[in-house]
Amino acid sequence: MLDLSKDVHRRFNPLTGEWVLVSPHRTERPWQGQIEKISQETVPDYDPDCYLCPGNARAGSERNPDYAETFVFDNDYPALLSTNVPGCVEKGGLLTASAERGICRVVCFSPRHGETLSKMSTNDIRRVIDVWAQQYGELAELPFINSVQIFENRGAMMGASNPHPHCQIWANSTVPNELRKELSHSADHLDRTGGCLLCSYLEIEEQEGERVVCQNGHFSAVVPFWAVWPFEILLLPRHHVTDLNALKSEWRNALAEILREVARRYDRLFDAPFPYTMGFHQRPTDGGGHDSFHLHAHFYPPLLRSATVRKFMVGFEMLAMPQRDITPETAAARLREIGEE
Ligand code: H2U
Ligand code: ZN
Repeated sequence: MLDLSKDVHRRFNPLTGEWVLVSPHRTERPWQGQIEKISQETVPDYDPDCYLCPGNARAGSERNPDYAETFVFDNDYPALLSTNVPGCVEKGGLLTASAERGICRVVCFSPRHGETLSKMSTNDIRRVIDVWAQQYGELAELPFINSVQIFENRGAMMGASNPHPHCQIWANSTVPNELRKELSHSADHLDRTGGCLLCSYLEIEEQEGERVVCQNGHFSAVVPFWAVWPFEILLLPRHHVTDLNALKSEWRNALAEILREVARRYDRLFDAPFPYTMGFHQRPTDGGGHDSFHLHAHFYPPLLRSATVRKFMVGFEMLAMPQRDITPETAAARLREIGEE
């Protein structure tokens, strides 16, 4: 019998169709590699040099208003342009390119420079959720926008340019790779079983319990069975819903609570501000229905065993497949036991 807590094995991610190698025996290996610096500086409520603080200057000639809650603006350095003209290149069936249109925005969660999701009140987080939902709805209405990616890079280790609490929204005219993989695997699952992949998955996780980190009436946070990052979390609505804009008020409050709880557990894990990339996968806005798509958020944190040791996705992982040492079950138990307060 294969013992998932001891034996080397691989696990399948049914959302992406990819495998991850799990080597549980390897968790005690010594570390002589890079040690990250963590900033323990207290962040002030206002930074005169921050381009996201109220009233401050941004790139170019823009200046932020004196906003009191949330603030959304068009990214001054957008990766996607709404004005791009259509066109494509095709050579020998191998060199293929096509023009891409889109919109990039930045959302400030709070006027206070030193806030984080882990410190904000659930009321304040709820306001951010309303902005996300509104942005998704507004962008979905644009005929040339077919998917909306909301994501937060937290911490310098993840490339965040600024500690001011904010996220980005990139809205594309095509469906990007990760969402496309999930859509195609969810559709296959529906064809095969007649059910929603993530509804069925969550049912198993709630029965087994060992990978559940926390839950409330409407959301569950699990370290997925196929997690690649040591403390990766998949946040799922407990009933089928396709996007943030479709969440009723009570659900949005529950989402605010669990986002805060996940962020607080993360910060407590290594007693430091926990870096991560997090983001929502929502139903594409291409008019294709996609009623079977199940809204969710991924949290991908790069830390391994402490605030200063990060996991590098290099070597075998770049050339072959991702690999992890600590099992998802152990990671979930640690995040569960750490508590929130
Ligand atoms: P990140 O911290 O995740 O990099 O997000 C910050 C974004 O803010 C980044 O995409 C934009 C950058 O282009 N930005 C502006 O739009 N205006 C500025 O004045 C500076 C940064
Ligand atoms: Zn600021």
